[in-house]
Amino acid sequence: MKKTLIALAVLGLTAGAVQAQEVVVKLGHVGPLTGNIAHMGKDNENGVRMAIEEYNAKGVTIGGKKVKFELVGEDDAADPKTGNIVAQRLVDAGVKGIVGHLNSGTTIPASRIYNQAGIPMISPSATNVTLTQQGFPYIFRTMANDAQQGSVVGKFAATKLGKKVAIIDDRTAYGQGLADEVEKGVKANGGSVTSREFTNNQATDFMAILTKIKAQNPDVIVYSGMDAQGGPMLKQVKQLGINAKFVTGDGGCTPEFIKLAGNAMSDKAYCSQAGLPLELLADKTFKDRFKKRFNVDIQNYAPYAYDAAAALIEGMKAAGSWEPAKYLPALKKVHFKGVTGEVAFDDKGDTKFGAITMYQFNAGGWSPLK
Ligand code: ABU
Repeated sequence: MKKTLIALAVLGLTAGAVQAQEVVVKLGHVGPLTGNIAHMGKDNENGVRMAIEEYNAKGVTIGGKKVKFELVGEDDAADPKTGNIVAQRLVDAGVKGIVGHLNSGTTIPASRIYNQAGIPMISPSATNVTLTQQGFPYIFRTMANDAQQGSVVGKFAATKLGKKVAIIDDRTAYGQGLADEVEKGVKANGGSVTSREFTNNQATDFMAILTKIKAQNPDVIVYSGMDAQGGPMLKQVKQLGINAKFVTGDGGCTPEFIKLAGNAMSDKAYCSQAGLPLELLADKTFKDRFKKRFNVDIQNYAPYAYDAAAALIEGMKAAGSWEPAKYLPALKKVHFKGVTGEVAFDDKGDTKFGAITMYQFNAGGWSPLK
């Protein structure tokens, strides 16, 4: 220690000056932190926070410089207009990469802003197919898309649950896009769609839609939207005495859905997720580490948010630079073992290793089906 201090004194440096050589690199996260799906936005943000904390704790050197990552968080309230405003704010704040947004309806318009600014954006949860079909080189995602998810859900509904399927969506980019893919999947597997109904992502009363659906006596109701509507909707399905099985997509595949649906939950409730069950993630300790750090259970996409942040950092490390234009080519080529499994992107920015899992309600929770 004494020798080190003498050496620093000889060089004319103080310990503080040495610390000052550490470069702070800002990473953005954006999602809904207020409103009826704030629990999901916080889930994603915590995934990013955990990645940053763990990389900082291990220590990262990029291009010979010690780097400390700093999280800059923004709330888009799941609203596309707010999404664009906070996207510009993140660009102006000088972030070097962004994880988000959560919703396809906010991510797709904001992706244009990031792409024009030349800042990589990786969504851990926006599944609408369009996101990565815009020809934007700076845009990526870490989970499977709704073409993959819709085809699995449609096939599952028509081949395992019953041929007559009613579909409801929330008219968001995600809800409507997934519903379209489910419809294709149902029809491709010999099923028929008895009706397409819609609501919105602030609704709480679904009685009129469900009464109409009840008269058609479907075997299955598929709800394509978020848990804030899906949970109460299933409650109202029970109240109306509808006998159909109920399937919701990844926006409803959460512990929160179960809480909201309450005593309407039964083995007739199913959900899909654009990812692997937590028990099958490459990092078997992630679930418990997350709970220990934040004292809450994972909702759904926190591990994919962790890996999105990790991909940005791994791209910077490989390029030896945190400057977006310099590390973008390396980000396109990353291939590493993340907490979810292998992480790499195809030429459009979609994950190369997407998985879809179907779950059934069982013993108080969503239980993966083989
Ligand atoms: N993928 C489910 C919820 C997020 C979205 O795509 O809007």
